[in-house]
Amino acid sequence: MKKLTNLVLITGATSGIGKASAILFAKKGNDLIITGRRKERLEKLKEKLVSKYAVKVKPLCFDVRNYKATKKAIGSLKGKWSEIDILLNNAGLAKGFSSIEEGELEHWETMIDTNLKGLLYVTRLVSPKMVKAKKGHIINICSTAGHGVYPKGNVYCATKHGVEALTRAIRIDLHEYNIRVSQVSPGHVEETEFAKVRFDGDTQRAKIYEDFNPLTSKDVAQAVYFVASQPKHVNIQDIVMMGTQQANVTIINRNGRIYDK
Ligand code: NDP
Ligand code: 8X3
Repeated sequence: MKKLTNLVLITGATSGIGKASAILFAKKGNDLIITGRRKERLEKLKEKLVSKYAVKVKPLCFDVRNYKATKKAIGSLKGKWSEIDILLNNAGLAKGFSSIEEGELEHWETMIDTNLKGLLYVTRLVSPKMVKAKKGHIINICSTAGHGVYPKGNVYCATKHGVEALTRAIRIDLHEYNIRVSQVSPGHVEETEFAKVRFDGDTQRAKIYEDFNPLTSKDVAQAVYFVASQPKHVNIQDIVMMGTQQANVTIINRNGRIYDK
């Protein structure tokens, strides 16, 4: 098989930031492994990227919370498909919005299992080949919730603070193998299913972007691509980014979507 071009594995490519990143990396000529639990969406995205950008795309359907399934999926990558240049650890979610004394254990476990353990499982399975090759780039999608906390954000914020600690710790472990470890930390991002997932499909509660302009998934994809496309001696450690109407994790100018006008 012909050499793959700067192979990027993206977790959570079926929607939002992961999908927007897949589209941008494909547009720039990168070959891709796209992952997520929704097989149909992966197949549809593959079709689109292959026909529009003439790149090679392999869909892998698995749940990052399940180590056995994750190991099987990553283990199925043979030859050039196993030589991943960039790992984008994006799969993640928030579940619920409750003060700690009312939090649902199932929500907490889902967030911890996905945002932390899932990221760790994928990294554990992909990084050995990068170490052997003495090259690679791991980019984690953190959040402003990994830098600050907000009311009722408790466990989601804790998982993202964990991602922030892991980005720094993994960089210490891997820098001597020339592996770059970076993260992108966005504030609110629309064109995603984040709010819908957080509020269990309650579309009314999920309307959290109507009175201000947040970032879009494409804005975040641009930042991810910027991180990934620096010269090899440059490692962007973190990009913290928010929409202009958002000042920090709690302060947002909700006086209307001024940039839509
Ligand atoms: P989306 O809900 O649109 O995308 C989440 C992606 O993660 C989906 O592709 C989903 O795929 C995948 N995913 C979720 N759980 C699992 C799982 N158990 N196994 C495999 N894949 C999984 O939301 P976003 O694009 O917003 O979220 C992407 C990342 O960005 C997350 O880490 C989130 O925390 C972070 N983030 C989001 C912000 C926002 O405001 N939207 C702001 C800051 C950070 P599938 O369901 O098919 O498995
Ligand atoms: C998503 C942004 O502020 O909803 O990470 O936690 S926030």
